[in-house]
Amino acid sequence: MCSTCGCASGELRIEGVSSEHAYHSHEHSHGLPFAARRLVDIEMDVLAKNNHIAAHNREHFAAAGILALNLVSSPGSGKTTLLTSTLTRLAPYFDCAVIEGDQQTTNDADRIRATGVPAIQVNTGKGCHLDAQMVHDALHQLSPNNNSLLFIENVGNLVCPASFDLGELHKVAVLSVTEGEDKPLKYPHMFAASQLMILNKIDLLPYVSFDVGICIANARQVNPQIEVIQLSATTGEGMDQWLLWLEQQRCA
Ligand SMILES: Nc1nc2c(ncn2[C@@H]2O[C@H](COP(=O)(O)OP(=O)(O)O)[C@@H](O)[C@H]2O)c(=O)[nH]1
Ligand SMILES: [Mg+2]
Repeated sequence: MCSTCGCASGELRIEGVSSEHAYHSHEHSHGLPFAARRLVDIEMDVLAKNNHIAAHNREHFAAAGILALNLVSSPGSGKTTLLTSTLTRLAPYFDCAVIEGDQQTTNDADRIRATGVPAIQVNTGKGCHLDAQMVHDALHQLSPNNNSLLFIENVGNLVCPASFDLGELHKVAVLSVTEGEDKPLKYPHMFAASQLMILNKIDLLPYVSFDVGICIANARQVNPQIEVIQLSATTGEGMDQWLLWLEQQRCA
């Protein structure tokens, strides 16, 4: 259980060789011990407070006409590469800004700034996700222009960022073809919370064992409405579809 961020939900199952021995945590019959109940209360407080600040961020984005997107994925799926590739194409025409989340280093903000787009790096230390307060504080420093596109690159983690609303219009899940087509089933909350799944690194498809059709079916099993774009952030294949999707969100 991740007690830092409240990602536990009382659904713990530990399965052994025989399903008869499956263990699951439960709140019925003998209830939770006091310490566990207190932990759940604290976690609910954390999420309620986060939701309150996220609503404030969302009001600000709406008032300023800012389109805010929250990019979520495991580490290394290509979020920063996708962003630099996107910004190189978009920044001549639209105001863009980026909030970068990582546990340590300013590497990603440096990569974004190299494209000429303003970026703020948030280092979460031991934290496994960005929260709405971090985004709120970063916004005060970044001051994105009205009617701009704001990309938030979350900490690489397919679990906890699913629970934390940042005030974004949509979460965009980036999955690369080197990660395996079963990830939407293993980490369903993230794909259920996302409007769009970007399947990145399709240039590597000839070299890896990855079934695109199965991956998309898995994603739609947890989220029948999820949109899917296949692209390669490095070769540029499929980027037009992503740029079109961004334009549609701006117009909507
Ligand atoms: N072949 C290939 N490599 C990619 C692609 N996108 C990203 N990468 C590589 O994947 C690695 C991780 O990328 P990065 O953008 O730092 O991932 P992040 O941790 O999600 O931000 C880097 O070595 C990138 O060059 C792609 O479309 N194709
Ligand atoms: Mg990155």
